[in-house]
Amino acid sequence: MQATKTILITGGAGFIGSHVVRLFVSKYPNYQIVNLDKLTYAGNLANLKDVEGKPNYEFVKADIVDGEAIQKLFLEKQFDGVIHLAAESHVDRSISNPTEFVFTNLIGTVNLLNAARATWKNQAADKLFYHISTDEVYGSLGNEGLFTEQTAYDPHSPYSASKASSDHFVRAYHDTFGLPTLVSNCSNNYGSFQFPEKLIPLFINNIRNNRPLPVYGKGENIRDWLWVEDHARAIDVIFHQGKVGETYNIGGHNEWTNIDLIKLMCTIMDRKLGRGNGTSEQLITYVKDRAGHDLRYAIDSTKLQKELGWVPSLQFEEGLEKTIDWYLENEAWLKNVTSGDYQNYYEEQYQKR
Ligand code: NAD
Ligand code: TDX
Repeated sequence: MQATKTILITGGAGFIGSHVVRLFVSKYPNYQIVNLDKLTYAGNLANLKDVEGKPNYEFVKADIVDGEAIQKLFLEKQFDGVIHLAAESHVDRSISNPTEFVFTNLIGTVNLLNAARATWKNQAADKLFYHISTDEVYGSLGNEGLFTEQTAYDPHSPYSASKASSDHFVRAYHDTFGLPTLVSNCSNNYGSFQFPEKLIPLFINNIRNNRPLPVYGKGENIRDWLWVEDHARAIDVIFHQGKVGETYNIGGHNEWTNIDLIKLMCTIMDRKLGRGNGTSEQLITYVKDRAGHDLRYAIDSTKLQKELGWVPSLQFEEGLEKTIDWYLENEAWLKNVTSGDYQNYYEEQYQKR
């Protein structure tokens, strides 16, 4: 089949990126999907086993920090659209090593913007550079209110500061150079293929292996959780119907304190593992709080829902059950990503607290 569009997806071997690649490859057989990924500790081609070999899919191993390689690739492929997800994504790692986040999240994004600008020149009208970002750029909420697209940026962690900077650069390239851009800011994702450094897969893995569950501070921080496949669907809708130059917030209207979520996970896991009710909760261990820990995130996604008709498809309890089942059924995947360097990372994180 002759490709009607060539789309670059960066970070496609990561958690959210792999779901976006899978959705686009299967839904749009007439698009050529190019997945560019450096394959850091978080990038894993095993996340895309079912996509490999499809005629409209191609993988390119590259580092977005390497501006020359990126320019060359853009000239060679003449992309019609870019969906940019590649990033360093873990807040705790950004506290240990902020500079890495500046390189990938800021310089990497600017390299992609430069390459798009140089390739598209004055023919950018039907092209699109879509940047995937986070609700963390808005900072922290008190007990009331929601983040809207008008909320002023107020990032607190090196991760969110690097994402906020990259969002500003994307908008600046739109306003200054007329680059056709879009930005979306999403709340916490959960689901299959998430690296077990993030709360939900880490705790599933620890409960299964009877390891302590390190709850930061009092566990009172609040996050708004969205099923990753609903995020991927939102990205599809925004990419195809979003108004160029705009920003869309994506969220689940699904707020949980960490401790309530952890207790729910413990209850579900007790049932699934055939343990007595209350067994896994005994693993809960309160540890030193994360530095600069934002109290509450909550997204108002009215604009996306009203203007583009997207709504989340899955209730959280159902999604969490499905997610726990996936990790229990995919032990080999978990074992593979938690071997080697992971052990050092884990011991270091835990001992620091
Ligand atoms: P992830 O860490 O699972 O995956 C990131 C991917 O980017 C990996 O495959 C990695 O190999 C790749 N990568 C990292 N540095 C690279 C570089 N220099 N060059 C090329 N590739 C590189 O992240 P994720 O959770 O899937 O997040 C994807 C995007 O979505 C990020 O931009 C993140 O900020 C954003 N986001 C994430 C969440 C969430 O809850 N996970 C929520 C909102 C927004
Ligand atoms: O061991 C832990 N103990 C704990 O109490 C971990 C890993 C986390 N937590 C807390 C910190 C947060 O309040 O759980 C909450 C969720 O933590 P993470 O899974 O690390 O996610 P968060 O820091 O909220 O950021 C996530 O959502 C927004 C993603 O990692 C980002 O990439 C995304 O942009």
